[in-house]
Amino acid sequence: MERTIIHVDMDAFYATVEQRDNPDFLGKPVIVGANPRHGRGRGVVSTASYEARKYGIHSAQPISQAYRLCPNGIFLPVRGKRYVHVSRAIMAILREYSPVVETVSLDEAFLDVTGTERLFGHAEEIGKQMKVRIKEQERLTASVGIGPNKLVAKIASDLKKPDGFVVVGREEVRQFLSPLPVSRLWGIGKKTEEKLANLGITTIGELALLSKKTSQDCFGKLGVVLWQYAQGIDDSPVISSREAKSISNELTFQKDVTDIQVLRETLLQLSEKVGYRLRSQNMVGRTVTLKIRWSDFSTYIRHKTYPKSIFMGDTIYAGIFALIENIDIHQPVRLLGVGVTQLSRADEHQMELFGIENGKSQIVDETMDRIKNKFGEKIIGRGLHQSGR
Ligand code: TTP
Ligand code: MG
Repeated sequence: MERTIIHVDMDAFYATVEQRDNPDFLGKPVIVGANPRHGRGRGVVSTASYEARKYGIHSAQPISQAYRLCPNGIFLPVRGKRYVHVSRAIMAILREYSPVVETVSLDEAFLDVTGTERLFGHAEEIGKQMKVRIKEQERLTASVGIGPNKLVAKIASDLKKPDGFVVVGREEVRQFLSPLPVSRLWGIGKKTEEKLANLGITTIGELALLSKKTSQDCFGKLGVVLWQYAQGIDDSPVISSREAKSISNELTFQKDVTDIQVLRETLLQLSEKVGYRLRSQNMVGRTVTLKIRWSDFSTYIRHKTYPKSIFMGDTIYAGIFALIENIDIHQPVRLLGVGVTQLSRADEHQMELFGIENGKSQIVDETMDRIKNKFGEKIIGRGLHQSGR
């Protein structure tokens, strides 16, 4: 079926919220991520305003490096609760335009507007209206991409940031994707990018010229997916976040892994991502799920149910950790997955705890300490990773 998908992504989200709340910061380099409790040297940049990006500052960069690049920048702590609040207001605006809104993170959502055209006018008009509403009501700018599927809509929204608006018609998909670097596609990390470069492939157009079989021979199952993406094919549905039954994240290793330390670190990262996505969607869960796919493709799934609702990456990881401890790693691991089920909406009390700086419960801290004691500071010392990706 022909679909029309809109992707919305707020511009420099945490930083623009700070600029809006403190007009003195408007037009200046604002860097969010400084942790006043830890002094200047520790932690990473959550995000930087577009003014700060001119200095080479970006998300996930050590904050110490950002200080060196822009000593006169405005360095601010993360105000998690504030962004959750603003995010809710933005998502409420989006829900006025379609019942099918999938929130991917605090500042990002997909809308399936197939069939709503008759009510609202064309998708293009909907996209424009949404931008205006967000600007007028929240005084923030969003970048919007429109396409026949999620992949194309997402790439489109990112292309003309900030304040971008890119519409890709059904007939224009190939032409649109062709000149873009392969790294724009989902599933292409640094390693795959390098492998493709060795084959002389740097653009999506070049990748699209590979036969499906060659792509599969080079990259296995991933090759088939990449081949489809390169053709602009993506059938994944927009799943209304209100109907989500589980929130999960999984990772297939480039090469099968036996090293327990690597497995634990990966599980920690996956747990943090799942925790972040839960919080972004104002959800809590009760059961954690560990999924392991072995090198022979057999799959192993184990669950652990908590007496209380959970939503922090550390707590999720504590459950996953207990599960993996009891598993005999008898063959190399191909894929790891972490999920949370038995979901419900977070209540106000739980929302209080979403405040990222001040919200760690005692249990979480104790768990972190136990893990740190057992495996050293490094495994968990990066702090709460706030990216949903
Ligand atoms: P993004 O949408 O990736 O980034 P952004 O909104 O700051 O900038 P833009 O979309 O214009 O490129 O992420 C949304 C928010 O998530 C971001 O404002 C801060 C947070 N975040 C982190 O805390 N750590 C990260 O590594 C990333 C990528 C984002
Ligand atoms: Mg954004």
